[in-house]
Formats: sequence, structure tokens, C-alpha cells
Amino acid sequence: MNIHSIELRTIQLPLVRPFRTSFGTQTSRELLLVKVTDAQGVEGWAEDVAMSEPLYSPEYVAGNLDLIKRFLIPTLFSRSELRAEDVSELLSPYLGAPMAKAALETAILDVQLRSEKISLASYLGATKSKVECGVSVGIAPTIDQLLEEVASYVDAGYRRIKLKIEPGWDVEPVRIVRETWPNIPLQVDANQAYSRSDGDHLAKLDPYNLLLIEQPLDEHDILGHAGLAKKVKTPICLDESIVSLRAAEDALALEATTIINIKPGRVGGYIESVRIHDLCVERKIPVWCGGMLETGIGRAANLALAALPGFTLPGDTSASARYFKEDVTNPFVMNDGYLEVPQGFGIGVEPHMDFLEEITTSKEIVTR
Ligand code: NPQ
Ligand code: MG
Repeated sequence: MNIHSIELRTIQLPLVRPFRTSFGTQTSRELLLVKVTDAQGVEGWAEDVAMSEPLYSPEYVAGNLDLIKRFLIPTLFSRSELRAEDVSELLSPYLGAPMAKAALETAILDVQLRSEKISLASYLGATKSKVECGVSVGIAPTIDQLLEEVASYVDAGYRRIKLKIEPGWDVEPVRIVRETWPNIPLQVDANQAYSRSDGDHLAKLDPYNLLLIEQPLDEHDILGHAGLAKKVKTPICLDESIVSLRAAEDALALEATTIINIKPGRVGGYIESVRIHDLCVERKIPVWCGGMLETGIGRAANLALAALPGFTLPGDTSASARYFKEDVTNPFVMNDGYLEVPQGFGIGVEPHMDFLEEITTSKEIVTR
């Protein structure tokens, strides 16, 4: 394909309720959207999942906007013909920034697949037409409010509950939620809030039949996770640490993780995500699709990925209504605990331009 222009747009969407994790509280979701238009006028959309601040990863919206304009777009424009499969290598001289690179690669892939009349799901190798949904539940002000929120998700039909934890909010909320719903698939996510010496404490979660403990330690502490995995019976699942296929291979070789959360933004795109999926299938490691409070644009693409056969655990691919009163696309609505995988060409969804304009905080178009 031949890129004609790239539009960079920041939007701000209020959340239906504050989302508190061990690294902070978010009340609104700022996002950078990318639209690529080719010489034929075909448009492709993607979203950069970086947050406003570098709290979950070193990337952040304003930084990625600068990086994309200053370095990444000029590099893409240096090629007259480009395929999505070449983007990651072309951008590799610029270090880091997997979320920015993933957004560009995905928007280009969306154009390419729309031109070729193929859905992202079939391009990636999806085998399912709907995927089981889980939901991520923030740290609540009180146990009563936690139970109320979990009850609303259980009633809505979610097939797996994930509780965000941190020191001081772990064993007690897990115990009470497990007592209230003895059979619901339940897991926890610490977002790196613990240290190597917390093994005995985290082992107190073992009686509650959790599917997994997600990312208890620092993202760079692979050996620490391997040590923890020997002390704690609940399976360890890495999120932040798995930044590439190579990182996944290393973590598996060191026995630091027995389940992997795949987030396309964190690993530089959907193509790298499929490589990690394939490795995990070969090693019989269950994978599931993480979430970054995506709008319908990112959610559509995540559902295509989560439809691959190795995604055997419900992901954080929740319904639009979990986060937003109004989504930028047709809302993703859960039916019997499942979301349907978009089957249209490319990512299979289009933004509602009127609503998008309402929530846009900045917009610029870079033309070759
Ligand atoms: C995780 N996501 O698995 C994350 C991290 C996360 C669904 O739990 C604004 C934007 C707030 C992105 C909070 C879920 C966020 C965010 C948490 C991502 O670790
Ligand atoms: Mg996580």
C-alpha cells in the first residue's frame, strides 16, 4: 500500500466509574487514535493504548504523539510501497514505544485488509466467532462497594472476575468474594505492587482457588517471579514483563510464568501477539487477551485476536458499557457472557464521527 496521510487525534472519554489499581486512580480515559489513508482513499483505524501518564508502562499520550510525528511517520513516509508486515522492522531503529508502533502497524493493517477484503480475525487465524468475557474490577473504597460492583458483573453474565489487589487489599477482599461466589472463575492482578519477600503473604491466597496471580512483582524481576512461583501454589501469570516473543521465551525458560496475558500494545502489535500465541500453544501455556480500557476500535481488534485457538481463558475483553456510557463505535454488547468477533473487513468497525468530534481534544493530519 501507499500511504497518503496519517491523522493523529487525541480523545477524552469519561469512565462510568473511577478505576483504581495499585498504580493510581483513573476517572477518564485519554487515548491517541490513528487514522491512515492510502492513495486510493481507503481508511484504516487503530488506537495507541498508552495512558496519559507513564504509570503502567513508560509510554504516555503526549510522548507518543511527539515520537510518532518526529520519527515514526517520517520513517513510514520514506517508503513508497509498504505492507503491514514490514512496519515493525522498519520502525525498529527507534527504541521502545511498542504501543505507538502497534497503533501505526494496526492502522496500516486495517487499510491493507480492507483493500484485500479480509477480516482481521481471519488474517490472524481466528477459529471462534465469539469469545468468553471476563472483567477487571478496581480496588474499591469499601468491601461492601466491591461486593456490589462484583454482583453487577456476575448478574451481567461475566464469565470470570479479576480483582485488582495491592498490599492492604488482597486476602480479605478475595476471601469475601470467594465466599459470596464459591464457583465463579476468579483471579487477581497486582500490577507489580509486591516484593520478593512477600511470598508467604501471597501464599495466603492459595486456599481461594484462584485461576492465577497476575504480575505481582516488578516488570523486570523475572527471577523474582520464578522464586515466587515455587512458594505460591496459585499459578503466576505475567503481564507487564511480557514485552516481546523473546521475553515470553525467557520467562517460560526460567519458569517465572505458567500462563501469559497478551496485550497487543505492550508487545508492539497483533503480528507479534500471534507469535507469542503460537509459542504458548506449542508449549501448552494458556493465554488470554488483556485490556487497556480500549474504545470500540481497539476492542474490535482485541476480539479478533482473542478468537485464536490458544486463548483458552476468558480475557479482559469486556463490553463497552464496563467502561463507557457511549463508545466511539457501535457498542460491544455482551450476550450470555460472550462478545461477538467482528467479521467485517479489517477491524470490522467504524467510528461514529459525530461523537468522535465531540470528544476530540486535538487533531492533526500529516500528509506525505
Ligand atoms: C492490566 N488493565 O491488566 C490493566 C492495566 C490498566 C483492564 O485491568 C487507563 C488506561 C487505566 C489503561 C488501568 C485492566 C488503566 C489502564 C489499568 C490499564 O494490568
Ligand atoms: Mg495486568
